[in-house]
Amino acid sequence: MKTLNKENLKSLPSDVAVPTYDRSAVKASIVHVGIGGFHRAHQAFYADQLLEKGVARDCGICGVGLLEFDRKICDILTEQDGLYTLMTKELDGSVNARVIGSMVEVMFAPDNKQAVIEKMAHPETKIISLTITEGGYNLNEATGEFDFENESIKWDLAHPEDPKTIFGFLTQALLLRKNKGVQGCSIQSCDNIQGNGAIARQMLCSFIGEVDNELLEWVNKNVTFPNSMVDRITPATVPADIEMVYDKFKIKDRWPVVCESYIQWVVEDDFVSGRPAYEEVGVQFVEDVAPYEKMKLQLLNAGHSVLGMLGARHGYNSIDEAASDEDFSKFLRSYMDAEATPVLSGLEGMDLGAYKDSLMARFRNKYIRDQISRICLQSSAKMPKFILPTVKSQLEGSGNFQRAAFVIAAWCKYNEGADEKGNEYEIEDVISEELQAAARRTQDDPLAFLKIESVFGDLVHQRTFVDAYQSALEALNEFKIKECVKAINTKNTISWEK
Ligand code: CS2
Repeated sequence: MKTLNKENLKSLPSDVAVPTYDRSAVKASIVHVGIGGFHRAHQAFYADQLLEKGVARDCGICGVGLLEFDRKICDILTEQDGLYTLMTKELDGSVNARVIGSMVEVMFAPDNKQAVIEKMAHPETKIISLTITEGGYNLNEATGEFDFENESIKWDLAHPEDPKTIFGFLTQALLLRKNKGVQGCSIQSCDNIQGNGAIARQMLCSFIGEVDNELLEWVNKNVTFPNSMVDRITPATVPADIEMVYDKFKIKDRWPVVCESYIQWVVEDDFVSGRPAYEEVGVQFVEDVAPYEKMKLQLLNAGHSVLGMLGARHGYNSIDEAASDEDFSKFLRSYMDAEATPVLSGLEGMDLGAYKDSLMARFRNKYIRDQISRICLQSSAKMPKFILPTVKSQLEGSGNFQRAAFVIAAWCKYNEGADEKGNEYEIEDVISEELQAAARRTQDDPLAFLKIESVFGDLVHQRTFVDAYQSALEALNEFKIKECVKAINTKNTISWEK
């Protein structure tokens, strides 16, 4: 049995692929913040492929954990010399294992603030990429602007040399680059947000504008924020995955990653100081990423949220269970076809039918066992990006949002903290208290949940949506979710007689 580290790399069992390139010669031109499963299954995988193919030697990654929460992953990856096993699962259940070698440095920011700032400002760093979650951009959905009321942001404004948030770190790093005459760099968001680069720019520039106008001018001239659409379903690692790596591949890896074999990255080619030749390993570079982002967010991510909320209420634990349930899958397909697809645009030439079929197959992959709990966490940041844009467009168009309204009502019920069989679960959300309190208040005020402005903006004033939402909530209060879904599937509407 081998502990995973650089010494043992050459003596691992032969059914596990390992980096054959010289890791000690790899330069890290990318500093990546947020080294959870998704980054390690996606960008780090692409960089590893480039290194393995010998296309580049400078596309190594310095992985940074920004939050106290990241201490464990940073400790483990440091102990394992940045190495981890990626287990890719096909639709037929076959598994490919590869040790990924592209993360050549690991840093835990809370204990090494200055070192992280200097690394980001280093002339060899060309790209600072981010997976900081949808909520990490500090956007207030009600105002569409940067949220200066956030306590950590207030701290960073008052203590610029001792940052806690990504905005404080980036500001210090860019200031150092400017003061030292180092060239600009690209800040590349890899989160599931429409116009993720543009949002990263808008949020960071709002913060910088508050502290240093000269720096803001420098950033406008020297930093680019390419937009991109990222895709690979990566469930949270569970103890059974660690055991599997141990039993099947005889590797002691404390934090492997499991993902599907499907992978996609569509990127806007706007890198001010150059970029790795990712196109050599299948990344698509396009002029306008927006249509791809919309398609993915409004169909895949929204699809996850639909199955997640319906499945959670019913008492399913994984997405494949919910997607294999005929009633739920019919509901989802109709949501995609009748509500989301009509408001997508700019996708001429794209076979959306085939894309939706492939999504349904991916959701049903029972070997992935993606957790419903993972999908439902932080929904206050996800719903405004995945479901509400469809509702907003439908409100301006033909008004087909019955199923979306039902999903929002199911989310309200989800915040009661137990499924309809009475099994309790945790609500993991930065505003969980507010969500739960509002869900409780619906007994007296049916619209209490919809009144959460930071999530729904002014949706509560949209009469037609409110009617659909209220019918959905009444139905969910009265009947089991399967009965409601069956009724919607046949009648195509939420309104029914009690
Ligand atoms: C999921 C995503 O977080 C979510 O709700 O929809 O993590 C999804 O699995 C990825 O975006 C797939 O590319």
